[in-house]
Amino acid sequence: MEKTFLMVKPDGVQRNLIGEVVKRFESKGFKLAGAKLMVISNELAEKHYGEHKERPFFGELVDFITSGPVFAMVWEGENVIATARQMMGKTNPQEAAPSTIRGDFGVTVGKNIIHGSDSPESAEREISLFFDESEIVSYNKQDSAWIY
Ligand code: DAT
Ligand code: MG
Repeated sequence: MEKTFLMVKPDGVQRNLIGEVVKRFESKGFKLAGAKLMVISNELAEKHYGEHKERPFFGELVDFITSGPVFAMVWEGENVIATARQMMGKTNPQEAAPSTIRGDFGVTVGKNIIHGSDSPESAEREISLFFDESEIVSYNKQDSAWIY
């Protein structure tokens, strides 16, 4: 089954939105496969956001994502990568539709609550950047027969 990397950013943690974010993916029918509260090092932040290294906001982005704890997660389910991106909403919360996480809780692009992998390649890369194999849990859930 497909897996994606999702993360409640420091603003979401400070604003008490961990539960709200987890609730949305749980209620949708996705399965939590790993989760931890952690502070991202500068080195990990620069690797994670490597594709944005040349952008003018890169320094700010690294400072922000390392500024406090994040809640890192691995979620599993059919088409979870693309569906999670839809549930997050557009990068800029001012363009994100209502009922999306960024549309409901964000105001500015710099503090947009949540990160989610944007492709199978980035999901694989980000999961292995943030999680050791031993931290990914494989288990059966009884509700899957009522979802699939
Ligand atoms: P996403 O997080 O939707 O995948 P992205 O990969 O293009 O968006 O950018 C990563 C993060 O960088 C984004 O969540 C917020 C920040 N960011 C993007 N564009 C920005 C901009 N123009 N100014 C400031 N921060 C920006
Ligand atoms: Mg991105």
